[in-house]
Amino acid sequence: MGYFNCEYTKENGFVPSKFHQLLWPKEASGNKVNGLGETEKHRPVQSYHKHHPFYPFGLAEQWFIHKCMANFKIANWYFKHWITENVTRLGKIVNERQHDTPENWTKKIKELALEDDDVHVVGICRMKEEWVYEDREIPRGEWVIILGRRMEYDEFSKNIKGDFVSQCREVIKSYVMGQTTGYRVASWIRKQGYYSSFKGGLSDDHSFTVVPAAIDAGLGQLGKHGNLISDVLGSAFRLTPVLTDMPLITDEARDIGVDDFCGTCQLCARDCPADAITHEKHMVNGDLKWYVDFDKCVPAFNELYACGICLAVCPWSRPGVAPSLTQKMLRRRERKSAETS
Ligand code: B12
Ligand code: SF4
Ligand code: SF4
Repeated sequence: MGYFNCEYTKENGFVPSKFHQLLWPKEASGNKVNGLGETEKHRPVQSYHKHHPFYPFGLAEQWFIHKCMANFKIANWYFKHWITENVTRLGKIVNERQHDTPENWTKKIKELALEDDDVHVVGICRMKEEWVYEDREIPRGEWVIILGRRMEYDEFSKNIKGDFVSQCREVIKSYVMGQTTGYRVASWIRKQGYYSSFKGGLSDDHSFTVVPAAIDAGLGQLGKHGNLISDVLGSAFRLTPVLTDMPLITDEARDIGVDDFCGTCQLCARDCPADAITHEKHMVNGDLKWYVDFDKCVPAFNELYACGICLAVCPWSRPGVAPSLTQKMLRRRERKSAETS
């Protein structure tokens, strides 16, 4: 381990650099902030990605951002993101409101979102207060349109061989692509005379935690690695939300057999450099769910360019696997319940 370089080998695991250890708060725990062990549900507290140094993990986050910025391959896409965010305007909400049925609006929005192939799945749910960070206002817009963008597996999974920079570039690129579609969808809604908002992608300043919304929007289920697994895209994809008051038809949460599969699979836990993934569900902020240890994961995330090993090694991520794996899991479940009855 060096002063500025962490140490990571598959055999010996991950040790943060001395510099990162210096920046890491001695007293604070992200697991506490997230409500690990708490049975009473409350609105979440934003534990990370505040994009300023003045919170317990702020200095460590700045180290992560500056490391990425210093790498041309990644900074390139950061710059594109910044330009898009600062140049693109959503436009005014036109005064004369168009009228159509919620079914037709939903159909049009889904077609529009998928049109350019920059995002690959779309789901819709109703906004819930319980997702909004406790220090944020409840955002306007009753409906949340969640866009999912597949990250190119060949690029993303280079992290398995130690190339974390290519993985990170794919992450930022996916944010830019989701962002482009987000602006397009939100602008179109405004032209129909309805409110819409879109906060960009990479800034992650969504004011709410997106994964439970995506679950409600029928996009997938939480895996042992703490992220969503989709029956279409597997694990390696990014989410981008657009809010609106245009009346829409919501999708429904779906069981695609993830829990059964994660119950026996061990790959993400085995390969996580920081040993942050456990084989049991935990009580976190009133929900019993798979949970990733924040205090172990974040240092590795910071130093390994957003890491992402857990998504890359997940069998659902391999191209083409998710749809057939879902069918297999659901068939197996049907067989079992037929046997027991
Ligand atoms: C902060 C954050 C992080 C932090 C801390 C995460 C944490 N758990 O605290 C760090 C830096 C570690 C991180 C790492 C990664 N992240 Co991140 N992260 C976020 C962010 C900005 C906020 C999440 C949050 O609010 N956490 C605080 C609390 C709520 O955490 P928690 O209790 O552990 O809840 C987690 C899940 O259980 C779920 N969740 C929350 N509430 C509920 C309620 C129920 C009922 C259920 C079932 C689940 C659930 O959401 C949380 C996701 O971490 C979101 C974007 C967003 N605005 O939501 C992206 C996001 C979750 N990250 C994402 C990804 C992909 C990653 C990485 C793989 C990085 C990469 N290379 O791509 C790693 C994976 C680490 C891991 N195994 O979880 C994606 C997930 C996409 C997906 N397929 O699900 C998101 C949605 C970003 C995006 N726009 O696409 N991330
Ligand atoms: S991103 Fe995933 S693999 Fe990497 S340290 Fe965090 S939980 Fe482990
Ligand atoms: S790697 Fe295995 S255990 Fe981990 S999330 Fe994917 S399927 Fe579940």
